[in-house]
Amino acid sequence: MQIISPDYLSIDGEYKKGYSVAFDEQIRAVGVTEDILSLYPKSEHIATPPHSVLYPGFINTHVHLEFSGNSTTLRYGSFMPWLSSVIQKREMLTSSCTTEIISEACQAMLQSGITSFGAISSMGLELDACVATPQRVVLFHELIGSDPQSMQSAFENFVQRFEASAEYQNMRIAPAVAIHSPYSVHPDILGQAVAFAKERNAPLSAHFLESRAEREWLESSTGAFKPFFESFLNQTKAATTIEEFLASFDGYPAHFTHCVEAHEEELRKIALQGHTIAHCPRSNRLLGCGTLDLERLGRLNIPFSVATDGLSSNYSLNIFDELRAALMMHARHDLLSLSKKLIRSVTLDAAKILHLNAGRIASGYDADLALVVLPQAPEREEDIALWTILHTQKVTQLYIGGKQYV
Ligand code: MCF
Ligand code: FE
Repeated sequence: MQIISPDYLSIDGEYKKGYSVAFDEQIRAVGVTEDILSLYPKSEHIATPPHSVLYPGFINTHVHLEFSGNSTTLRYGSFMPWLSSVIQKREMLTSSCTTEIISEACQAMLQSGITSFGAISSMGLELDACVATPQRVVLFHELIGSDPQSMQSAFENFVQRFEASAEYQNMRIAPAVAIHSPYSVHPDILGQAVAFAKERNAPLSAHFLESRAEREWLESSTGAFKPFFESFLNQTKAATTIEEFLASFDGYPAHFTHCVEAHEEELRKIALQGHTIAHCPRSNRLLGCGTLDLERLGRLNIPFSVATDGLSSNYSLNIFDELRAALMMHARHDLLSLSKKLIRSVTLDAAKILHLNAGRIASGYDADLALVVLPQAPEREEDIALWTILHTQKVTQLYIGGKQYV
């Protein structure tokens, strides 16, 4: 048993002073330091630096590791040119993306305090790096296929990748299902994929309403997607509608990435069905997609997680870089309460989204812990979340399943 006694302990949105945590692979007890020390007198005591705050390990619900080789290859600024550059450079980017490059990306996340992540996998290239990394990985096997002729084989290939990774379940890897998007997945296999996720009780995600072009295409088969679909896929009409796509997820909660272009009615449906949203502020900015309306999400009580997306639409996988971007982007929100909400989004809410027994410092949860150090002792508890976001580049200590990795 180990005991850690930080200056502050983050418990369900509050910061407790004079508290300790006893843990082995799971958290066994949380409480006032004297009580915890007398409960486990023979345990090893972990020293912490001054002004330390202990958080549950941070969770990145949405990242594309297979694109970790990108820094300047893809075209940023607006969605369609970006998508065209992905189509054009995909083969080159993914074939040169080695296990070493992907492992570096996992390391960068680890250093920033990420103890679990959801990786969107289109080919299974990241499997070796995910087996080697200490983090918990929810591996979202991506399904793409809008062409009726080849979609059944795309589905079979997806099932194969899913089953292959299910064998690594005892190595902290959990298989999950990712639908690429409403414009790239035919409604017939979409139904099959949702049923498959439900049957396996696997986390389910989809990119949804990311750009104006996507919305226009789905609503009226017009706009910037039209020439793209005509030239690449010989397709003149959208295969599904926004409503039909969303209805396919009824009865099984899904994690929708982006939703920047979602209107009130779609968000109401998302709320009603218990779905959640991945918010990737830097990706949205870099692909010219605008800003998610977090106020509306709050009013409708839709849980969201802040996530990095991949290096295909970002310049770092550091979760604190992402939180800082979110803090600056949502300039109308009260700064201190937004800071707390953002931290909750990458701990408690993110853990629920990925079906993890983590994201909280409470007994019975996995001992995934991240220690950050503030620049000085806070005079007011209410500043701690903000200071954590502003001043953390790397965590000072990090535990996954009770083992120390930083
Ligand atoms: O989330 C961003 C932007 N939206 C859509 N897709 C991706 C993102 N980053 C990477 N992608 C991948 C996606 O998973 O790019 C491919 C898919 O494999 C685009 S479809 C040819
Ligand atoms: Fe994405």
